[in-house]
Amino acid sequence: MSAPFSISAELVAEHNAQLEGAITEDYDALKRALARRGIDAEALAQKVAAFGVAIPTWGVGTGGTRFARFPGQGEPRNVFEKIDDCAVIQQLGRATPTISPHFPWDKVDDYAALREQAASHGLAFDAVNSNTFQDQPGQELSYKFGSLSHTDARVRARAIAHNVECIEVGRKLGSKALTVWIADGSNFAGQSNLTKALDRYIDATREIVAALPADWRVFLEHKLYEPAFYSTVISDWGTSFAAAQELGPKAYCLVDLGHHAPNVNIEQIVARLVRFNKLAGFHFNDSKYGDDDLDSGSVEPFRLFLVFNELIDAERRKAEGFAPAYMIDQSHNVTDPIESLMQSAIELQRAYAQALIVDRGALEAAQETNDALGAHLELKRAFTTDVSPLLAVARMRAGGAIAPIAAYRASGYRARKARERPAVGGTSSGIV
Ligand code: RM4
Ligand code: MN
Ligand code: MN
Repeated sequence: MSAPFSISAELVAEHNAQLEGAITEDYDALKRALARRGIDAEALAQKVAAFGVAIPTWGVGTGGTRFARFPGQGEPRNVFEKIDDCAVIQQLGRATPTISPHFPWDKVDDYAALREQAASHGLAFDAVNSNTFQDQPGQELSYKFGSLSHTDARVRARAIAHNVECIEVGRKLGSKALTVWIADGSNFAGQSNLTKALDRYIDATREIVAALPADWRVFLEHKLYEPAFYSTVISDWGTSFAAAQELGPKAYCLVDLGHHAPNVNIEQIVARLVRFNKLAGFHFNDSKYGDDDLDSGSVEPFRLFLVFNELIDAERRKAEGFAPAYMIDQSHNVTDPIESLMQSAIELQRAYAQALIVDRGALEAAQETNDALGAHLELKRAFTTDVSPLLAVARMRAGGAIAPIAAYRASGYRARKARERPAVGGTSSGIV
């Protein structure tokens, strides 16, 4: 069998050669504009180049809704092919050097081989995600009525064992964190004892924490609703925070941007979690109504910027223990996932760069003197600055493509994969 198609460095170089003149002109203009504001564009470009966000393995396959999934052409059929797609995202975009795997979806016999394959593309593994929200074929103890908080101790033990197994796999992959999201909850008032369910969750998770290696962390992910629609056990950041407090210094709270009540002030939640040294990091995505898992920055870029504004604030004042993990968690139902993920990483870099150019001194002065509009305009000045040329130049210097989606389309990657990866099975519903 011939080696799978990959995009050549020459193609990227040719693509860049066509665009380099124009982008350099735009970058030089931006550089001058930033210099007038006392901002060193070169230093900013270096920070942007060092920014990295993990790609979720489940994100490179076409997603779906509970109604249907419309598979794309040449989808990855296993985790090795998923890694090939992650490699393309990193090759062209240069903002996604890590992969966040999901088990048992990504289960293989040989994890050394998986790690090696990723490393051959210059990729490493970030947090491993456990899955106790669906049953596997032949599973006797069902998760239908919960996992870590299940009323039946045997089901809880199974869910604990799965998480411990994820830690073991993660160790083999070089990961340092386990993300635990449970679908546990109830659909009817009275169905579940709200207090006992949380007690069972905390007790079960304590056993997972006990299995963590010394340099590992566990990320608790809350979610307001879905698939449970009346209550969820870890419903909000308050519950997550309280659980993390009880679980001790290895437990942190993960913020998935789509998992909050409508209109909630997510950036303030981020600030609070930083304040109490319990911010694990993020599952980035965007949403209009709920856990929509839309592309990062596609609906509310200002909110994304405000989240990064809090992160830069924390970084600058050297907040204790501040080391957030950045991961994308999206479902690509109508786009080519590779394109969506490249663009999403750019949107995250954009928010990061814009937050970095906020004039912190001026902002603080306005805040201290209660100049409400003045403070707001400091943020707006940064947010309305078009940093695109700087992002493109940082990408180009790192060996990526000036316009990743255009280069990707020109490469014919997806059409080649459609031939190399004939579809397996029929259509299905479900998130992946
Ligand atoms: C959940 C949650 C988890 C993700 C699954 C696929 O809503 O966001 O992080 O692993 O979806
Ligand atoms: Mn998530
Ligand atoms: Mn979600």
